[in-house]
Parts: sequence; C-alpha cells; structure tokens
Amino acid sequence: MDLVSLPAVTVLSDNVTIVQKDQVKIVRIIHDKAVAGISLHGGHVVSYQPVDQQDLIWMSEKAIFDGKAALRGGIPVCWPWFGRIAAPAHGFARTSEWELVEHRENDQGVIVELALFPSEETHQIWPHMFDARLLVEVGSELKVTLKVINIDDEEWTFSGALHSYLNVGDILQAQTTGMGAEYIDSLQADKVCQGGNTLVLTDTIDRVYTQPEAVIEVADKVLERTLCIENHGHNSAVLWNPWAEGAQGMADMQDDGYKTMICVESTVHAPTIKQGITLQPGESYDLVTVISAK
Ligand code: TA6
Repeated sequence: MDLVSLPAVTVLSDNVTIVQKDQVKIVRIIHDKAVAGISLHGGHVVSYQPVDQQDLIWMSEKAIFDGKAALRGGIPVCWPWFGRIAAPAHGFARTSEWELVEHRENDQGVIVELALFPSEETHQIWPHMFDARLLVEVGSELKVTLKVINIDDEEWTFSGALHSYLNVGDILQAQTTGMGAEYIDSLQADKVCQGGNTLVLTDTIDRVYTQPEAVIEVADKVLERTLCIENHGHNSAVLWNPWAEGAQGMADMQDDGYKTMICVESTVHAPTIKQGITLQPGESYDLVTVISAK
C-alpha cells in the first residue's frame, strides 16, 4: 500500500506521522529500516515494507476505508473470537477505533502501541471488561503482539487471530512449508485431515493447522524471497485463500486479488464462544506474530 503519498494530519516525530485515507487515520512509520502503516480503525497493520523489499503485507486494491467496514488485507485483529462462532464475524476488535497510546523509536526501528477499551457498544456484543493492547514493532522484521488483559471481576474466555494477509508474486509459484500435517478443513464441514507439510495452492483453501512448526515459510519464486512467519501464544495456524470465485464474491477484493495473497494466521482457534483461552481477573495473554523476509 502506498502510504508515502497520503496527506499528513499530525506529525508526531521524525519517523511517525498520522495520515488520512478516506475516513481512516493511519499511523505511518518512515524509518531507515522500513515503512509501515497501522490503521487506528481496527488496530490494523496495513503495510510493512522493509527497505529494498516489496511490501510483505497484501492490501486489497478495493479495501473500504470508511471507518466502519473491516479492512480487506493487512493484519486484521480478530478478537474476542475467531471466525463465525458469534456475530460479528471475527469479533469487534477489527471494526473498533483504537487509540494511539505511545510511540518510541531508535536506530533499530519504531514501536507503536495502540489500545482498545470497553465501550457501551462492545459491552452489548460481549459483556466483559478488558484492556486490549496492540504492540507493533517495526524494524528489520515486523512483530505484532495482541495483549489482552482481564480487568473484569469475573473470568472470561476468548479466541482470536492475527489474520495476516501476505503479499506474494504469484500464488501458483509460492510454496508454503512448516504448517504441519494435521488440519481441520473448513471446506469439508470441519473434518480433521492429514496432509503434507508442503503446499503449493491451486484452489481455494480454508484450513486450521493444529500442529504448526515454530516457523512457517512461504518461498516466493517470483519476488525471490522467503517470508517467515513465527507465531507465539497460538494453538493453530490458519491458511486461507478465497481463490477466483471467492474473490469475485467479495465487493472489497479485486477479482484477481487472490493471485498475490495468502493468509497465514496466528490463531487461537475454538469451536464455540465458550471455548478458547480463559483469563482470570488480572491475568493477561499475548498472541504474537513475527513476519520477516529472507
Ligand atoms: O481465516 C479464514 C477465514 O475465517 C475464512 O473462513 C474467510 O471467510 C476469511 O477468514 C475472511 O473472513 P472475513 O470475515 O474477513 O470475510
């Protein structure tokens, strides 16, 4: 995504500016190590481009920046649940307004911290008190940490994901490894299947890999690089590509958009809203993804 040409609303430091894209404010980072953007709508990373690289993050050309819709592409924060086990799909974090709390920078990069607090609206959807933070560390790699804290006086349970859309040169020439063999196939009524540990996509995919390795790699022949995805705090890695028909069915994705993206997600998967990770009052949990190219 081209962040550099967007008009500046506020200059926060030499490296950090708030820019505006339609109705959405984006924290723009321009640093010797990388250019990156984080939308306050959704607490959503929209770009991460290390120096001398094409963007590692895919954004839809038709993403809707109206401050209401979830952005198609980037790294949606799916929380406090993953998928369609409740409404809205993937929780409310990705369509909520986050606050910029802090930004710090040095020679190695920039750290931006956003926060999301309960409101009347979130309470109507999910009646719990929480403090959610998104820590985005931009340097020679991108580290995104979703930290959720139970500030309620009762326990609550969540699932979720950092739903990263990765940018590839040509999906037919991108080989994914390290996601493990076992997966729950959303396209086969959640059947548990065994596959290989290497995959080149030729069709739509929507799988929850339950035993991923420490690092998942996407080797991209066209862009001559390998994307490395290292997750922490997850119980699975979701791989998703809607393919041609799926892309055509989405108003916010260009028809050929599926050819240059693959989602490799750091996921806490749960079959129902009552399952997942339970936090007692005062407890916190970190869900992390680290994305780099070699
Ligand atoms: O992570 C995969 C998935 O849950 C798919 O089932 C697919 O629908 C995708 O996310 C996108 O969901 P969205 O609600 O953003 O259209």
